[in-house]
Amino acid sequence: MKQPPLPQFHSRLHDERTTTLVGTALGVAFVTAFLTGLVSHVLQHPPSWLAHHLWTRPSWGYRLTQGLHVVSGVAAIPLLLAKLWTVYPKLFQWPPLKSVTHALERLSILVLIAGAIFELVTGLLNAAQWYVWGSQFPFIQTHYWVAWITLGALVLHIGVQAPAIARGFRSPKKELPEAYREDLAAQRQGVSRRTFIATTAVAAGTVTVATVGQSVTSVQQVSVLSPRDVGVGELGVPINRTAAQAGVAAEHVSADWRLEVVGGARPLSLSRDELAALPQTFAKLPIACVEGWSVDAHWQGVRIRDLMDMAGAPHDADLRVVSMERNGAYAVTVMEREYARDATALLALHLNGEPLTLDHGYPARVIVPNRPGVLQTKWVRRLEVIA
Ligand SMILES: Nc1nc2c(c(=O)[nH]1)N[C@H]1C(S)=C(S)[C@@H](COP(=O)(O)O)O[C@H]1N2
Ligand SMILES: [Mo]
Repeated sequence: MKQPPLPQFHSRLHDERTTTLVGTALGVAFVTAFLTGLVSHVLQHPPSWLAHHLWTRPSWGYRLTQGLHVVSGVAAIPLLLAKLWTVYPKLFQWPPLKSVTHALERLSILVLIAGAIFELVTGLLNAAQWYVWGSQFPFIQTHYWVAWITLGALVLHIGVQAPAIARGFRSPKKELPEAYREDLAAQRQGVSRRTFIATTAVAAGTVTVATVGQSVTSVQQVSVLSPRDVGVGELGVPINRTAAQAGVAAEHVSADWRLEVVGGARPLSLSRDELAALPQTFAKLPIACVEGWSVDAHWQGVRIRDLMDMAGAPHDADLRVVSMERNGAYAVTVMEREYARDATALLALHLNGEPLTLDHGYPARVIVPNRPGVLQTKWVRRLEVIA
Protein backbone atom coordinates (compact mmCIF):
# COMPACT_ATOMS: atom_id res chain seq x y z
CA MET A 1 0.00 0.00 0.00
CA LYS A 2 1.29 3.41 -0.89
CA GLN A 3 1.59 6.00 1.85
CA PRO A 4 -1.05 8.70 1.44
CA PRO A 5 -0.04 12.33 1.98
CA LEU A 6 0.03 12.71 5.76
CA PRO A 7 0.42 15.83 7.86
CA GLN A 8 3.87 16.50 9.32
CA PHE A 9 4.34 17.51 12.94
CA HIS A 10 7.38 19.46 14.08
CA SER A 11 6.10 21.11 17.23
CA ARG A 12 7.77 20.20 20.51
CA LEU A 13 4.30 19.69 21.89
CA HIS A 14 4.27 16.29 20.26
CA ASP A 15 7.71 15.10 21.32
CA GLU A 16 8.52 12.36 23.78
CA ARG A 17 9.50 14.72 26.55
CA THR A 18 6.21 16.64 26.58
CA THR A 19 4.24 13.41 26.33
CA THR A 20 6.22 11.89 29.19
CA LEU A 21 5.77 14.86 31.51
CA VAL A 22 2.04 15.25 30.87
CA GLY A 23 1.58 11.47 30.85
CA THR A 24 3.28 11.09 34.24
CA ALA A 25 1.00 13.68 35.82
CA LEU A 26 -2.01 11.96 34.26
CA GLY A 27 -0.76 8.57 35.45
CA VAL A 28 -0.40 9.83 39.02
CA ALA A 29 -3.91 11.32 38.91
CA PHE A 30 -5.35 8.13 37.47
CA VAL A 31 -3.65 5.78 39.94
CA THR A 32 -4.74 8.04 42.82
CA ALA A 33 -8.32 7.92 41.58
CA PHE A 34 -8.08 4.15 41.15
CA LEU A 35 -6.71 3.44 44.63
CA THR A 36 -9.08 5.82 46.43
CA GLY A 37 -11.96 4.38 44.39
CA LEU A 38 -10.93 0.91 45.49
CA VAL A 39 -10.98 2.06 49.12
CA SER A 40 -14.48 3.44 48.64
CA HIS A 41 -15.65 0.24 46.98
CA VAL A 42 -14.24 -1.97 49.74
CA LEU A 43 -15.78 0.19 52.48
CA GLN A 44 -19.18 0.02 50.78
CA HIS A 45 -19.05 -3.62 49.72
CA PRO A 46 -16.50 -5.33 51.96
CA PRO A 47 -15.69 -8.87 50.85
CA SER A 48 -16.33 -11.31 53.70
CA TRP A 49 -12.62 -11.89 54.36
CA LEU A 50 -12.15 -8.15 54.91
CA ALA A 51 -15.42 -7.19 56.56
CA HIS A 52 -14.03 -7.58 60.08
CA HIS A 53 -10.71 -5.90 59.43
CA LEU A 54 -11.96 -2.38 58.74
CA TRP A 55 -11.43 0.34 61.27
CA THR A 56 -13.03 3.57 62.49
CA ARG A 57 -9.92 5.75 62.90
CA PRO A 58 -9.12 8.36 61.83
CA SER A 59 -12.77 9.37 61.70
CA TRP A 60 -12.02 11.54 58.64
CA GLY A 61 -10.22 8.78 56.74
CA TYR A 62 -12.98 8.25 54.21
CA ARG A 63 -13.47 11.99 53.91
CA LEU A 64 -9.83 12.24 52.82
CA THR A 65 -9.79 9.33 50.38
CA GLN A 66 -13.10 10.25 48.77
CA GLY A 67 -12.06 13.90 48.51
CA LEU A 68 -8.86 12.76 46.79
CA HIS A 69 -10.88 10.54 44.50
CA VAL A 70 -12.99 13.38 43.18
CA VAL A 71 -10.09 15.84 43.06
CA SER A 72 -7.75 13.50 41.17
CA GLY A 73 -10.54 12.60 38.76
CA VAL A 74 -11.32 16.23 38.06
CA ALA A 75 -7.63 17.12 37.64
CA ALA A 76 -7.29 14.22 35.20
CA ILE A 77 -9.71 15.85 32.74
CA PRO A 78 -7.41 18.66 31.52
CA LEU A 79 -4.42 16.33 31.82
CA LEU A 80 -6.08 13.74 29.59
CA LEU A 81 -6.97 16.38 27.01
CA ALA A 82 -3.38 17.65 27.02
CA LYS A 83 -2.01 14.11 26.78
CA LEU A 84 -4.24 13.28 23.83
CA TRP A 85 -3.09 16.47 22.13
CA THR A 86 0.58 15.59 22.52
CA VAL A 87 0.15 12.15 20.98
CA TYR A 88 -2.53 12.66 18.37
CA PRO A 89 0.01 12.80 15.50
CA LYS A 90 0.47 9.07 16.11
CA LEU A 91 -2.93 8.63 14.50
CA PHE A 92 -1.16 9.45 11.23
CA GLN A 93 1.54 6.81 11.64
CA TRP A 94 2.40 4.89 8.52
CA PRO A 95 1.90 2.01 8.11
CA PRO A 96 -1.01 2.08 10.57
CA LEU A 97 -0.41 -1.52 11.64
CA LYS A 98 3.08 -2.89 11.43
CA SER A 99 2.59 -6.27 13.06
CA VAL A 100 0.24 -8.28 15.22
CA THR A 101 1.93 -6.94 18.37
CA HIS A 102 1.62 -3.40 17.06
CA ALA A 103 -2.07 -3.96 16.29
CA LEU A 104 -2.67 -5.29 19.81
CA GLU A 105 -0.82 -2.36 21.29
CA ARG A 106 -2.94 0.13 19.37
CA LEU A 107 -6.05 -1.74 20.44
CA SER A 108 -4.99 -1.48 24.09
CA ILE A 109 -4.55 2.27 23.64
CA LEU A 110 -8.07 2.47 22.27
CA VAL A 111 -9.31 0.64 25.37
CA LEU A 112 -7.25 2.96 27.59
CA ILE A 113 -8.60 6.14 26.02
CA ALA A 114 -12.20 4.94 25.91
CA GLY A 115 -12.01 3.66 29.50
CA ALA A 116 -10.42 6.86 30.79
CA ILE A 117 -13.02 9.06 29.09
CA PHE A 118 -15.82 6.85 30.35
CA GLU A 119 -14.57 6.99 33.94
CA LEU A 120 -14.05 10.74 33.94
CA VAL A 121 -17.40 11.52 32.34
CA THR A 122 -19.48 9.18 34.50
CA GLY A 123 -17.58 10.22 37.63
CA LEU A 124 -18.08 13.90 36.93
CA LEU A 125 -21.77 13.46 36.21
CA ASN A 126 -22.16 11.43 39.39
CA ALA A 127 -20.40 14.05 41.50
CA ALA A 128 -22.75 16.61 39.96
CA GLN A 129 -25.64 14.26 40.76
CA TRP A 130 -26.72 14.54 37.18
CA TYR A 131 -27.95 11.06 36.45
CA VAL A 132 -28.38 11.41 32.72
CA TRP A 133 -28.28 7.63 32.46
CA GLY A 134 -31.41 7.23 34.60
CA SER A 135 -31.93 4.33 36.93
CA GLN A 136 -31.40 1.63 34.31
CA PHE A 137 -27.65 2.05 34.14
CA PRO A 138 -25.74 0.46 37.05
CA PHE A 139 -23.29 3.31 37.64
CA ILE A 140 -21.44 1.83 40.62
CA GLN A 141 -20.65 -1.56 39.08
CA THR A 142 -19.80 -0.13 35.67
CA HIS A 143 -17.58 2.63 37.04
CA TYR A 144 -15.82 0.00 39.16
CA TRP A 145 -15.22 -2.62 36.47
CA VAL A 146 -14.25 -0.14 33.76
CA ALA A 147 -11.67 1.20 36.24
CA TRP A 148 -10.03 -2.25 36.39
CA ILE A 149 -10.06 -2.63 32.61
CA THR A 150 -8.59 0.84 32.19
CA LEU A 151 -5.93 0.13 34.80
CA GLY A 152 -4.97 -3.07 32.93
CA ALA A 153 -4.65 -1.13 29.68
CA LEU A 154 -2.62 1.53 31.50
CA VAL A 155 -0.16 -0.99 32.93
CA LEU A 156 0.27 -2.52 29.47
CA HIS A 157 0.73 0.91 27.95
CA ILE A 158 3.40 1.93 30.47
CA GLY A 159 5.19 -1.39 29.90
CA VAL A 160 5.19 -1.01 26.13
CA GLN A 161 6.22 2.64 26.30
CA ALA A 162 8.85 2.21 29.01
CA PRO A 163 11.79 2.95 26.68
CA ALA A 164 10.11 6.08 25.32
CA ILE A 165 9.22 7.19 28.85
CA ALA A 166 12.83 6.69 29.93
CA ARG A 167 14.01 8.78 26.96
CA GLY A 168 11.40 11.42 27.80
CA PHE A 169 12.75 11.81 31.32
CA ARG A 170 16.30 12.29 30.14
CA SER A 171 17.15 15.91 29.52
CA PRO A 172 17.24 16.27 25.75
CA LYS A 173 19.70 19.13 25.91
CA LYS A 174 22.64 16.95 26.88
CA GLU A 175 22.22 14.69 23.92
CA LEU A 176 22.27 17.12 21.02
CA PRO A 177 25.29 19.03 19.76
CA GLU A 178 25.08 22.78 20.26
CA ALA A 179 24.81 23.76 16.61
CA TYR A 180 22.09 21.24 15.95
CA ARG A 181 20.09 22.45 18.93
CA GLU A 182 20.14 26.02 17.66
CA ASP A 183 19.12 24.86 14.26
CA LEU A 184 16.23 22.95 15.73
CA ALA A 185 15.16 25.88 17.86
CA ALA A 186 15.08 28.11 14.79
CA GLN A 187 12.81 25.67 12.99
CA ARG A 188 10.35 25.46 15.82
CA GLN A 189 7.61 27.97 15.94
CA GLY A 190 4.49 28.44 17.94
CA VAL A 191 3.87 27.41 21.51
CA SER A 192 6.90 26.22 23.46
CA ARG A 193 6.87 23.09 25.55
CA ARG A 194 7.26 25.16 28.68
CA THR A 195 4.16 27.23 27.86
CA PHE A 196 2.18 24.11 27.06
CA ILE A 197 3.13 22.35 30.30
CA ALA A 198 2.49 25.51 32.30
CA THR A 199 -0.93 25.98 30.70
CA THR A 200 -1.84 22.37 31.40
CA ALA A 201 -0.69 22.72 35.01
CA VAL A 202 -2.70 25.92 35.47
CA ALA A 203 -5.79 24.28 33.97
CA ALA A 204 -5.46 21.21 36.21
CA GLY A 205 -4.76 23.40 39.24
CA THR A 206 -7.71 25.66 38.53
CA VAL A 207 -10.28 22.89 38.18
CA THR A 208 -8.86 21.25 41.31
CA VAL A 209 -9.12 24.36 43.46
CA ALA A 210 -12.50 25.07 41.96
CA THR A 211 -13.90 21.73 43.12
CA VAL A 212 -11.91 20.83 46.22
CA GLY A 213 -14.00 23.14 48.41
CA GLN A 214 -16.74 20.57 48.62
CA SER A 215 -14.35 18.42 50.67
CA VAL A 216 -12.06 21.00 52.23
CA THR A 217 -14.63 23.40 53.57
CA SER A 218 -12.11 26.14 54.42
CA VAL A 219 -11.41 26.83 50.73
CA GLN A 220 -15.04 26.71 49.79
CA GLN A 221 -15.15 30.41 48.90
CA VAL A 222 -12.96 29.91 45.81
CA SER A 223 -14.53 26.64 44.82
CA VAL A 224 -16.96 28.02 42.31
CA LEU A 225 -17.34 24.75 40.44
CA SER A 226 -18.03 22.40 43.31
CA PRO A 227 -21.26 20.61 42.61
CA ARG A 228 -22.17 21.04 46.27
CA ASP A 229 -22.26 24.23 48.20
CA VAL A 230 -21.56 22.54 51.50
CA GLY A 231 -22.81 25.50 53.51
CA VAL A 232 -26.28 25.10 52.10
CA GLY A 233 -28.73 22.75 53.72
CA GLU A 234 -30.72 22.58 56.88
CA LEU A 235 -28.65 22.79 60.06
CA GLY A 236 -25.54 23.56 57.99
CA VAL A 237 -25.34 20.15 56.33
CA PRO A 238 -26.33 19.40 52.73
CA ILE A 239 -29.10 16.88 52.16
CA ASN A 240 -28.32 14.16 49.73
CA ARG A 241 -31.68 12.50 49.50
CA THR A 242 -34.74 14.17 50.91
CA ALA A 243 -37.42 12.40 52.88
CA ALA A 244 -39.81 12.98 49.97
CA GLN A 245 -37.37 11.36 47.53
CA ALA A 246 -37.00 8.42 49.89
CA GLY A 247 -40.76 8.10 50.24
CA VAL A 248 -40.68 8.90 53.95
CA ALA A 249 -43.55 11.29 54.54
CA ALA A 250 -44.03 13.25 57.73
CA GLU A 251 -47.14 11.22 58.54
CA HIS A 252 -45.09 7.98 58.57
CA VAL A 253 -43.12 9.50 61.38
CA SER A 254 -46.00 9.72 63.74
CA ALA A 255 -45.84 10.23 67.49
CA ASP A 256 -46.03 6.49 68.03
CA TRP A 257 -42.74 5.86 66.20
CA ARG A 258 -40.59 3.49 68.22
CA LEU A 259 -37.11 2.19 67.70
CA GLU A 260 -37.02 -1.60 67.77
CA VAL A 261 -33.81 -3.42 68.66
CA VAL A 262 -34.40 -7.08 67.89
CA GLY A 263 -32.42 -10.32 67.68
CA GLY A 264 -30.78 -10.07 71.11
CA ALA A 265 -31.74 -11.76 74.40
CA ARG A 266 -33.91 -8.74 75.45
CA PRO A 267 -35.68 -7.12 72.50
CA LEU A 268 -36.17 -3.38 72.98
CA SER A 269 -38.78 -0.92 71.89
CA LEU A 270 -38.10 2.73 72.69
CA SER A 271 -39.91 5.96 71.90
CA ARG A 272 -37.96 9.03 70.91
CA ASP A 273 -38.44 10.49 74.39
CA GLU A 274 -37.14 7.28 75.95
CA LEU A 275 -34.08 7.42 73.65
CA ALA A 276 -33.50 11.04 74.60
CA ALA A 277 -33.64 10.07 78.29
CA LEU A 278 -30.80 7.55 77.88
CA PRO A 279 -27.18 8.69 78.39
CA GLN A 280 -26.26 10.95 75.47
CA THR A 281 -22.93 11.07 73.68
CA PHE A 282 -21.56 14.00 71.69
CA ALA A 283 -19.28 13.53 68.71
CA LYS A 284 -17.85 15.69 65.97
CA LEU A 285 -17.93 13.51 62.88
CA PRO A 286 -18.05 14.19 59.15
CA ILE A 287 -20.62 13.08 56.64
CA ALA A 288 -18.52 12.13 53.62
CA CYS A 289 -20.72 11.45 50.66
CA VAL A 290 -19.57 8.99 48.01
CA GLU A 291 -20.51 11.68 45.51
CA GLY A 292 -17.66 13.81 46.75
CA TRP A 293 -18.89 16.45 49.16
CA SER A 294 -18.13 16.24 52.84
CA VAL A 295 -18.73 18.32 55.92
CA ASP A 296 -18.03 18.10 59.65
CA ALA A 297 -20.93 18.23 62.06
CA HIS A 298 -21.71 17.93 65.75
CA TRP A 299 -23.90 15.00 66.63
CA GLN A 300 -25.71 13.96 69.77
CA GLY A 301 -27.40 10.65 70.42
CA VAL A 302 -27.26 7.23 72.04
CA ARG A 303 -24.25 4.98 71.58
CA ILE A 304 -25.17 2.10 69.34
CA ARG A 305 -23.19 -0.29 71.52
CA ASP A 306 -25.23 0.80 74.56
CA LEU A 307 -28.42 -0.07 72.71
CA MET A 308 -26.96 -3.43 71.69
CA ASP A 309 -25.91 -4.18 75.26
CA MET A 310 -29.33 -3.19 76.59
CA ALA A 311 -30.92 -5.49 74.02
CA GLY A 312 -28.72 -8.38 75.13
CA ALA A 313 -26.68 -8.64 71.92
CA PRO A 314 -23.60 -10.84 72.13
CA HIS A 315 -20.36 -8.87 72.12
CA ASP A 316 -19.31 -10.11 68.70
CA ALA A 317 -22.63 -9.43 66.98
CA ASP A 318 -22.96 -7.33 63.83
CA LEU A 319 -25.96 -5.12 63.20
CA ARG A 320 -28.47 -4.68 60.42
CA VAL A 321 -29.88 -1.16 60.24
CA VAL A 322 -33.36 -0.91 58.77
CA SER A 323 -34.78 2.42 57.63
CA MET A 324 -38.36 3.50 57.27
CA GLU A 325 -37.46 4.11 53.65
CA ARG A 326 -39.17 1.41 51.62
CA ASN A 327 -37.02 0.36 48.70
CA GLY A 328 -34.05 2.64 48.23
CA ALA A 329 -30.61 1.10 47.74
CA TYR A 330 -29.67 2.20 51.26
CA ALA A 331 -32.88 1.35 53.09
CA VAL A 332 -31.14 -1.60 54.78
CA THR A 333 -27.43 -1.56 55.62
CA VAL A 334 -25.06 -3.75 57.62
CA MET A 335 -22.83 -2.34 60.34
CA GLU A 336 -20.04 -4.70 61.33
CA ARG A 337 -19.19 -4.90 65.03
CA GLU A 338 -15.93 -2.97 64.45
CA TYR A 339 -18.08 0.06 63.65
CA ALA A 340 -20.98 -0.66 65.99
CA ARG A 341 -18.69 -0.97 69.04
CA ASP A 342 -16.96 2.37 68.44
CA ALA A 343 -17.49 4.83 71.31
CA THR A 344 -18.68 7.50 68.84
CA ALA A 345 -20.96 5.30 66.73
CA LEU A 346 -24.32 6.89 67.45
CA LEU A 347 -27.96 6.60 66.85
CA ALA A 348 -28.15 10.37 66.51
CA LEU A 349 -31.11 12.46 67.59
CA HIS A 350 -29.53 15.92 67.25
CA LEU A 351 -27.43 17.58 64.57
CA ASN A 352 -25.46 20.77 65.23
CA GLY A 353 -27.38 21.42 68.42
CA GLU A 354 -30.88 21.02 66.97
CA PRO A 355 -33.20 18.04 66.75
CA LEU A 356 -32.81 16.24 63.42
CA THR A 357 -35.02 17.55 60.66
CA LEU A 358 -37.06 15.11 58.61
CA ASP A 359 -34.65 15.41 55.67
CA HIS A 360 -31.67 14.67 57.92
CA GLY A 361 -33.27 11.46 59.16
CA TYR A 362 -35.71 12.37 61.94
CA PRO A 363 -36.58 10.71 64.30
CA ALA A 364 -33.19 8.95 64.47
CA ARG A 365 -30.28 8.20 62.19
CA VAL A 366 -26.94 6.51 62.22
CA ILE A 367 -23.61 8.35 62.35
CA VAL A 368 -20.41 6.31 62.48
CA PRO A 369 -16.78 7.40 62.01
CA ASN A 370 -14.84 6.61 58.83
CA ARG A 371 -17.74 5.25 56.81
CA PRO A 372 -19.15 6.38 53.44
CA GLY A 373 -22.20 8.65 53.62
CA VAL A 374 -24.39 6.03 51.97
CA LEU A 375 -24.07 3.91 55.12
CA GLN A 376 -25.12 6.70 57.51
CA THR A 377 -28.68 5.45 57.45
CA LYS A 378 -31.48 7.97 57.99
CA TRP A 379 -35.01 7.40 59.35
CA VAL A 380 -33.97 4.32 61.33
CA ARG A 381 -36.84 2.16 62.54
CA ARG A 382 -35.14 -1.10 63.54
CA LEU A 383 -31.75 -2.42 64.57
CA GLU A 384 -31.40 -6.17 64.02
CA VAL A 385 -28.70 -8.01 65.90
CA ILE A 386 -26.92 -10.47 63.61
CA ALA A 387 -25.63 -13.13 65.98
N1 LIG B 1 -32.38 5.64 54.52
C1 LIG B 1 -31.44 6.34 53.85
N2 LIG B 1 -30.39 6.86 54.50
C2 LIG B 1 -29.45 7.56 53.83
C3 LIG B 1 -29.55 7.77 52.44
C4 LIG B 1 -30.65 7.21 51.77
O1 LIG B 1 -30.80 7.34 50.55
N3 LIG B 1 -31.58 6.51 52.50
N4 LIG B 1 -28.59 8.51 51.79
C5 LIG B 1 -27.26 8.49 52.41
C6 LIG B 1 -26.31 9.38 51.78
S1 LIG B 1 -25.89 9.03 50.18
C7 LIG B 1 -25.67 10.37 52.48
S2 LIG B 1 -24.38 11.21 51.80
C8 LIG B 1 -26.11 10.74 53.81
C9 LIG B 1 -26.36 12.22 53.83
O2 LIG B 1 -26.98 12.62 54.98
P1 LIG B 1 -27.69 14.05 55.03
O3 LIG B 1 -28.71 14.07 53.93
O4 LIG B 1 -28.25 14.20 56.39
O5 LIG B 1 -26.60 15.05 54.79
O6 LIG B 1 -27.26 10.05 54.20
C10 LIG B 1 -27.27 8.70 53.90
N5 LIG B 1 -28.42 8.07 54.53
MO1 LIG C 1 -24.01 10.14 49.71
